[in-house]
This record gives sequence, structure tokens and C-alpha cells, in this order.
Amino acid sequence: MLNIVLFGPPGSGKGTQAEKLIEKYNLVHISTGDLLRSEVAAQTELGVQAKAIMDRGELVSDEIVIGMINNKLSEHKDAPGFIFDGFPRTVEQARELRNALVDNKTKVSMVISLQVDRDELMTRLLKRGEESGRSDDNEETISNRIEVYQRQTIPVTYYYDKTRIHHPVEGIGKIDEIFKRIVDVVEKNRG
Ligand code: B4P
Repeated sequence: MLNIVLFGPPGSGKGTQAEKLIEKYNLVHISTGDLLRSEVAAQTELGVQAKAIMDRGELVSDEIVIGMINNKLSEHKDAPGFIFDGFPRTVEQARELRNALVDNKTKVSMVISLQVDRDELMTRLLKRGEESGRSDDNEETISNRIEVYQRQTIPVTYYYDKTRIHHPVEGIGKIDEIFKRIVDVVEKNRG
């Protein structure tokens, strides 16, 4: 199986590149952000709780997010592989992902980590906020999301550094150029 973790700060292009990767490699896309936004849109109890957290730019609890991942994995038992987009975001989520994949006799093949500086993240997300009206794409929330990323999500890279499957990729440039960089990494490392 080809299981790719697409990693990076908010606005680094994870969702954008994931769409292209699923098309090329026929993988199942699991975006915890999208799963949470569909709960919000459906106004479920979970969605109501999640919206308040997302609007502050904080992380939804590990327990909720891991539950959503396990549901998705069991819905797609015959998938050729998965793209995890925006997950794991904490070391606990990374550990739980490992356990869930071991239970399915597989593992994370590679972690592709998009490198984008803070100014560019701000510019992209403010632009998206204007165009899409996403309620977490405003200056205050974006700043907090970046801070939360530094504090809670960067430690995930140290977790994966130990396993030598972590590959930083320059995330600034044209979308197709970045996609080519990612595909080069996938092809070199898919084994
Ligand atoms: P996400 O939905 O994951 O949001 P994101 O980090 O902003 O990334 P996204 O994929 O949407 O944006 P992209 O970089 O593609 O999370 C939202 C919230 O949900 C979190 O803050 C948290 O509260 C919660 N959550 C999600 N997962 C969680 C988890 N595992 N645990 C706990 N809580 C969780 O793109 C951004 C913009 O840049 C787009 O407009 C795009 O068009 C543009 N762009 C992309 N590539 C570009 C390029 N090369 N050049 C210029 N612009 C580009």
C-alpha cells in the first residue's frame, strides 16, 4: 500500500496537492479538516463543538479526530492506499495512526512536509478568506493556527524523523511545480 502523510502549516497547500495526488495514484483522500467541516455543515453535535474550536484556530480533541480516522479506514478496507491531509497534527495522533495502520497490516510509507514561510501563509489564507468566506481564514485566527502549528504540530516531525520517512519539500512556487517535486519524492521512495 502507498500511505502518504501530507504535512505542513495551515495554508501550505496540503489540500491543493492532495487533490492532485489522489488523481495520479488513485488513493483515498482523508482530510480531517474536510471531515470536520462536513460535521459543521450538517450541524451535528460534534460539528457544533468543532466549529467553536476551529474558529479560534485551536485543535479539535485527539479523541474525536482519531475516531473519524478509524471510521474512514474501516470504510475503505480494499483501498490501494491513503493520503492523510492535515492529520496527524499531534504526536498522540501520529502514534494512534501507526497503531491503526499496524492493525490493518500496513504503515505510513512517507511523510511529505511542505515548507512555506509565515508571510506567504498569511497572504494565501487571507486571500482564501476573502474568496470563500471560510470563518477561520481571518487574520487573528490564522495567527493562532500558525502558533498552534509551531507548538503542537511541529513535534510530529521529530517523531517521524526517527523513522527516516520524513521528506521536506519546498512549497513555494507554481502549484504544478510543487506537485512535480512531490511526485519525484514519491517515485524515489515508494519502494
Ligand atoms: P485544515 O482544513 O486542515 O486547514 P489548513 O491547514 O488551512 O489547510 P488546507 O488544506 O485547507 O489549505 P491549503 O494549505 O491546501 O484545518 C482546519 C482546522 O480544522 C484546523 O485549524 C483545526 O481546528 C481543525 N483540524 C483539522 N485537522 C485536525 C486534526 N488532525 N486535529 C485537530 N484539529 C484538526 O491551501 C490554502 C490556500 O493556499 C488555498 O486557497 C490554495 O488555493 C492556496 N494555495 C495552495 N497552493 C498554493 C501555491 N503553490 N501558491 C499560491 N497559493 C496556493
